[in-house]
Amino acid sequence: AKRTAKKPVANKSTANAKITDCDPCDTLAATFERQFHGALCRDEQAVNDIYSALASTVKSQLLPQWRETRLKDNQYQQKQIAYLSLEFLMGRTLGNALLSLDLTQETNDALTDYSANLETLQEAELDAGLGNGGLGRLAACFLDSCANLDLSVVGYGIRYEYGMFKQKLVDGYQVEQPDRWLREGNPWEVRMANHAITVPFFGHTESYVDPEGHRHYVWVDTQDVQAVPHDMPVPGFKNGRINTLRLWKAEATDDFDLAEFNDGDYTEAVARKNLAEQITMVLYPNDASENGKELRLRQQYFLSSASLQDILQRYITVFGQDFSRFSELNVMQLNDTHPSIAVPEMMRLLMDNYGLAWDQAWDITSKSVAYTNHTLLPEALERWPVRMLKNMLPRILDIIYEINARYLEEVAHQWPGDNHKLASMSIIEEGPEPHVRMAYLAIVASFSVNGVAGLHTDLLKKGLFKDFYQLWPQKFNNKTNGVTPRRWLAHCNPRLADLLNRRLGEQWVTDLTQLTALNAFTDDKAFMKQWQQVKFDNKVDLAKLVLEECNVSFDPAMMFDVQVKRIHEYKRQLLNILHVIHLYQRIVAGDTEGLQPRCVLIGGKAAPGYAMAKQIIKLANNVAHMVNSDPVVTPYLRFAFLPNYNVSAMEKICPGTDLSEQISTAGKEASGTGNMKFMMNGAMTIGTLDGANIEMLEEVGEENFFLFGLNADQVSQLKTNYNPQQFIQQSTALQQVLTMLKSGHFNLVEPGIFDSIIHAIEDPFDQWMIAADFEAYKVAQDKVSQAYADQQHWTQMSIRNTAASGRFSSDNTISAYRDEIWLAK
Ligand code: B1N
Repeated sequence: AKRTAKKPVANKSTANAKITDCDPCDTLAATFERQFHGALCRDEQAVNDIYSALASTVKSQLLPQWRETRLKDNQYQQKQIAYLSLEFLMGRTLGNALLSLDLTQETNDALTDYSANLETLQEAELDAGLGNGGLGRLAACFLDSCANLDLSVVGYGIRYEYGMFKQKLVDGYQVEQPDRWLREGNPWEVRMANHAITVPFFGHTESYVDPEGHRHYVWVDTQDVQAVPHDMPVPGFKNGRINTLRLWKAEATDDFDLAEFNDGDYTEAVARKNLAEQITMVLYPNDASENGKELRLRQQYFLSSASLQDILQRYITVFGQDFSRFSELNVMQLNDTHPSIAVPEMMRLLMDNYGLAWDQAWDITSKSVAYTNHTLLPEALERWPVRMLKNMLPRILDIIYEINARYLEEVAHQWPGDNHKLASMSIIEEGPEPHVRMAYLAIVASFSVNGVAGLHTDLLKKGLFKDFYQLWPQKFNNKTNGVTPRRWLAHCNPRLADLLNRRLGEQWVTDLTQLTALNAFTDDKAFMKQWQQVKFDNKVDLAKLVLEECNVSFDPAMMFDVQVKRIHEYKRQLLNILHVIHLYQRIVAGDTEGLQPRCVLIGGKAAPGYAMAKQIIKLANNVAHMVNSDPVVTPYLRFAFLPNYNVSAMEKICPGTDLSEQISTAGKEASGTGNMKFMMNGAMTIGTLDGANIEMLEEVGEENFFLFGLNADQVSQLKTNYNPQQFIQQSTALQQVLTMLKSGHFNLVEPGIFDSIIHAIEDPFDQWMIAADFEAYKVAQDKVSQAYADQQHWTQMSIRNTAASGRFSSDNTISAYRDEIWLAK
């Protein structure tokens, strides 16, 4: 909704004494007025313009602290951490910046004479959607916690012109639209053209022998691309530190253009410019599955090379080319294997650019690189064709071969005469089309390999990386994920934050374990009433969103049952939909005894090439249509699919949720992080023994968690002779649901469209075991209904969930990275 601003009135009385190294009359209000009038020269303006002026104002307020942090860190007073990631799902910046810099009140004051309030302005900001899902959002939460813990950490990523696509629904089907998030400029970024870096591609390797008989290698005839840093601020919570997220933009090099121009090939030169700039054009929209495209490898090398060169240059500024202290003062943490090409790149830079011998270079590299694994799913394990590397990164391939040859000697020593081990553990996967196994490359070169939840790390050690665990047990460790309580409680749930502040003080924001004190209030009637009121008001807000986005009316008096996450078969949105159909059948049949009225919400994006995931979205929409248009049903059940689920949507969803659905097939969800956001905001969880659910259950106790289903061992046991029919025969409810699905009840005018889904459930090769877990899920959902009927008890359980969520603050996770991997501070 566009609003116009009234003529603003200058207010010089709100002088900000905190910004001492600025012109003293640069109050937030004064700067804002100047930005709005002077810079934009408009009086009557839309919300977007007021937002831009406000964002520029807040940025200018944080510049002095940002510069100070950088100057201090450039002196290398503490260990320098680089977090390398192809994804940073930052969401919006304004609200979080105001919270961290403690400027919310001052901003509200400055806005009194404008027609748009702060909330409206925050809504005008586009999400920085530079990630797919959990992995990218984890990187964003980690940066927040690093700044909060006063750690010197730089996030290195890619400044995609197009972030995660926008999801629209047309006839219930997902349609993707490009996300040009930089359309109106990005007021938060600072372009650092003077720190640009050159990244080589293609060409070939030559070698020569120096007078002392040492062989040297040079990578020549390369096609170079410029990497230009665009820095985003990452403010710590009221602690004066402002870290940096450095996002690289690809640009054509000037001399490259010139050379072509001199050849008289002007148009070719311009076309090549496009080729270079394509590298940072778009985020690959696949979550937990591979992106085996050449352009993706170019992105990975571009990020890795630019970041490492940047890190080395900063080191050299202080220590010169004496690299003896490098590994003691630096860690590069790899967010999955996506930036693992950094391993051979580090070797190349140290050897070819700085003249180190192999052993020295390897010592430094292998003592400064650490690797985090985020998935066991085979389809997400990266492998790059040798042929592709040979063409694009010839020098890098040489180095990978050499790393492999030396490492395989160690394997041969550990397992003498075992050729099978050599082949199965080799970084190179042989075959008609040989591939480089990026996870193996990362493990071989890293001093630390971690999984993201207890079960996940155990499965890595027992399964996927078993041989490596045997070879180097000391490398392996667990770091259970976490989420930042600033964004995921203080910012997104101001009502609950207020209540907590009044009862516990404000310390919980930086020490979430203090929430355990809430357990003392589970019999405090007045407190419980306030707790219920907060949840109710948040549900009113969420209902508004659902009405606007889905045109479905959610009643805050009903239970809000929510599953939001990427659409993937292993996450089993289908199981949830089947249960909705079951409830629908019960209601239509008049069997409403003991049923709790509920509103079910599902949201999430499907990878554009993932046909089954897209069918699941269509099924959800068709079922929703039948449910919501039957007046017999709606008093008991309403169902909506929320389009374009993203970070900002979650900020409204998790505060208003009663029941959180975490129902993946056990052993498949590495950790999950949405589960933690819901728990913090007082939702109950219905979930399987998977990922971090297990640790959540451990913290809150079984009596405050709706557990169901096969565990990971049972799933892998059953896999060998799974017979879905056996489970279908044992569940009348599932039989009825399948019968109705097959009858075409939900697709009368679209015959056959759900056949593939029905087949998948009845397929003995259904890895996700929907049929096997259905009955247990239904029983658990019945218990949820019973429990919700006792509002008093439900409220106690809700409080206990928030109280037990302290362990899942990313501050806690990052403290463990700091103490056990980075050995910093
Ligand atoms: O990483 C999250 C975990 O909480 C989730 O359980 C896990 O599924 C997620 C290739 C991935 N694993 N792998 C990816 C993303 C993009 C891509 O191109 C793989 N995402 C996860 C944080 O640990």
